[in-house]
This record gives sequence, C-alpha cells and structure tokens, in this order.
Amino acid sequence: MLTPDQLDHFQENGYVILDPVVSPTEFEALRQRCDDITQGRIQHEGMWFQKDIGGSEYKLGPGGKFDGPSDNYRKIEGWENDPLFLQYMQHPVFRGITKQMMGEQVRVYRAMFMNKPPKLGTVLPYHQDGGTGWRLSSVDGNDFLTVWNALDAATIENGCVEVVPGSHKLGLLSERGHTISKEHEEAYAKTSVFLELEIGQVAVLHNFLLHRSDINKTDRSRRGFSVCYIDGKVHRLDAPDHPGFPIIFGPGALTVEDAQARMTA
Ligand SMILES: O=C(O)CCC(=O)C(=O)O
Repeated sequence: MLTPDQLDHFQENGYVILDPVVSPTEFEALRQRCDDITQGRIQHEGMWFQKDIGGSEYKLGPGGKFDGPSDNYRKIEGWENDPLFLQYMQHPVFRGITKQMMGEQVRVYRAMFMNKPPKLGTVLPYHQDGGTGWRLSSVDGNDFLTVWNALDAATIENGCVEVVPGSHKLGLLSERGHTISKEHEEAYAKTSVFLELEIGQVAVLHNFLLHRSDINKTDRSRRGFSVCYIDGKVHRLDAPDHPGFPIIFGPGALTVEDAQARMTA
C-alpha cells in the first residue's frame, strides 16, 4: 500500500516514485530475462514485438511476432506470459496499491517493455493512458494505474519519462487516440518534471497524468517495464461482454505455475 505521504503526493501530483520492491539480485534476474527475450533465447506465445525506427517524430515501425535477436526493440507486449515477470507484476506491493486504489479484482490492460535503444529512441508525445481514448470504459482515475519500472537507469539524456505534475486533475483530454492536441499541450504542459530513476525504482502514474519521453542521446539503453493495471470491471467500449483483459489479482487470476508449465511444455 502507499503510505499516507505517498498517497498525498500521488493525489496532488498524479505520480509517486517508489524504491525498488525486490532485491537487486531479483531485479537483475528480470533484466537478464529481458535480454533472453529480446535475443530470442526464450520465446512465449502471445508476445508482440515492434522495433524502434528512431526519430524526433512520432512515427512507428510495424509490429508483430519476434523479428530476430536485437537490442533495438522499442516495444514488446505480453509479459504476463513470462513467469518471472508475472511474479513481479503480482508482487504484494502492487497487490496492495491496486487494492487500495481499485479493489479486489484487477486486470492487466497491458504489460510492456518500452525501450529507447542507444543513440536511437522515438519521441513519444504528451499523452494520457486509458479512458475512452483507448476505447475503454474507464472514466476516472480510480480504475486505472500505470506502474513504470526502470530496467535501466533512466535519465534526461537517455529519454526518461517526463510528466506534468497535477495534470491528472484536468481529466481526460484525449477523447480519441491517446496523444493530446497541440493546443492542449501549449495550454497545459508548461511545467514538467523528468522522472530520473535508478535501476529498479518504480513510478506509479495516474492514468490522466500528461506524460511523454524523448529520444536517447546516450550510448546506454533506457529500458522500462510498464504495467497498466485496471479495475476488473473496466471493459472495451466496443465489446462490453468480452471477458476482456487477463485477471492479475483476485479470483481467477493468472498463476506463475501455469505460466511456468506453458514455458516448459
Ligand atoms: O517508456 C516511455 O517512454 C513511456 C511509457 C508510457 O507512456 C507508459 O508507460 O504509459
């Protein structure tokens, strides 16, 4: 659970930074697992890969199945299929925070690796997470949380996440798509904070918080692992009866044992 001070910071600013929730050795195993996946030594059904094409414009390459060993993947989704990452996502700290914010049953909208490869990286413009912009039934900040974990040290130079404190109070600006308009950016993104994080640190973001990230000007990668936890009741707007997203906490939740069994099958 967030402490009262952390909760105050979150409510006032729309984000809060946490110290690592696992030991350096356990976190190193996650970093190693990332390498195993980007290099194809471990592969899971249900993962989605996109390479980085780099640049200061928001232009993205195609995505799809594993596309060969590479340090230049920009985004990889589907980490709930990996037992080690699933175990991390189900850490009691995240269980506590999501219970505090949303309740008993929590689903995972997406669990993704976001990378700014050395001397590459693509600008990600200011945007909000979730809401009707993502065709989700979520309407307020009590049903959706983004938890961003620093797999590498994140700095201004290598393209750390940048946020506009307090902007979550504006509510949902992006009705369609998830980036905001130039007018909104000029009006609301005047003061920002760079979330420079040490390896293993965690940023908990309100879904309406305006955030962005830049290219990587260094020769060190900037890898992050970002999990969007949603209230179990949130559904796709266009498919209200669809069972929706995998359950991560509560009855019927994914289990590490099942993920492990699929891996060794
Ligand atoms: O990793 C980044 O640069 C941005 C990630 C992001 O926007 C998110 O996790 O919601």
